[in-house]
Amino acid sequence: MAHRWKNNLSDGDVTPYAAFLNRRQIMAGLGGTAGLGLAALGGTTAWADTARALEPNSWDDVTTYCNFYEFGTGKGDPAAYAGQMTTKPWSVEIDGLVDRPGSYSMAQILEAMTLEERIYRFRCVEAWSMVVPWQGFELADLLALAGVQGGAKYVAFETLYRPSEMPGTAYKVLDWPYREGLRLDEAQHPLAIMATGIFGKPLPNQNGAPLRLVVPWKYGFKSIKSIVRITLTDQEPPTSWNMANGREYGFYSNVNPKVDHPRWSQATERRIGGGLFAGREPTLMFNGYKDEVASLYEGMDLAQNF
Ligand SMILES: Nc1nc2c(c(=O)[nH]1)N[C@H]1C(S)=C(S)[C@@H](COP(=O)(O)O)O[C@H]1N2
Ligand SMILES: [Mo]
Repeated sequence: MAHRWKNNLSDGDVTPYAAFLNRRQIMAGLGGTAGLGLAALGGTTAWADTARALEPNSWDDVTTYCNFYEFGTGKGDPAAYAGQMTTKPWSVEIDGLVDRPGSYSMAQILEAMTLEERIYRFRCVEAWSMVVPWQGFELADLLALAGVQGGAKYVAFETLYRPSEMPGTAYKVLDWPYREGLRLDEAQHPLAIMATGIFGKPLPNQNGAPLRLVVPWKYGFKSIKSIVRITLTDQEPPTSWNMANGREYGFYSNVNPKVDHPRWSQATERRIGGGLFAGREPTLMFNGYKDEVASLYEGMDLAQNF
């Protein structure tokens, strides 16, 4: 499928473009099933955000400090309990306002998508952040596979709900299944990706295997994990955190240092893995992706539409 992302490549980028293209072919050929090590690919990552010098967090930070309430509300619960989630076979139901509704198997999806690697800043609404090297493809390409119809305005997502494998769902902290949503133009933005891996390896269950959303300019809870259903609709869909507490969690949830969460400031953040004495860093508008996404919200009052 067409690759539409153009940002980030700069003069300082040391990976020659030809090598990068070649690498994409390697990744596409593997179909994301093998645990391809970054070292095997050689060179640096073309998608590394050189302009912002994003230094990735460690594998341990990303896989042991997680949020996945289906396995418990503690940051260590997903790593401890998500292993029991069955992720093979897996399929995603794509329905609603699409030309080709139906059940798409993971194999079918991987076959049709071109995997690439990107390093994105990731920030939780609780004001911690990480930088993660993701593998995946653009959400827009998956939506195109199903064929978005003219009347569609929003995309709704649902996580697997399987209580026998998800101890956290015994508690009604959220109304299961976990639900999220995006406006269609947000969903079709090239920065919105579906991730299948991190650090060149398949996604660990605690990070949302086998397929999770990553929306780097929004708070982490929008990046819904272990997706089983995607619905195109003409109505703003209900979302889990908004249903749980609409005063604290809005539909948009764009990272915005000027709009505080009612119970804490969103102006600064703490980098996970930065050490006990690492200071807080100022939070950037749209998590640092302002140039890329601000136009989506032109004319909107972002304090109103938080
Ligand atoms: N299904 C599901 N998806 C989810 C969550 C969850 O509890 N359930 N937590 C969200 C929140 S609050 C964050 S910050 C990110 C964390 O992703 P990570 O654990 O891979 O860093 O996942 C998001 N996706
Ligand atoms: Mo979060």
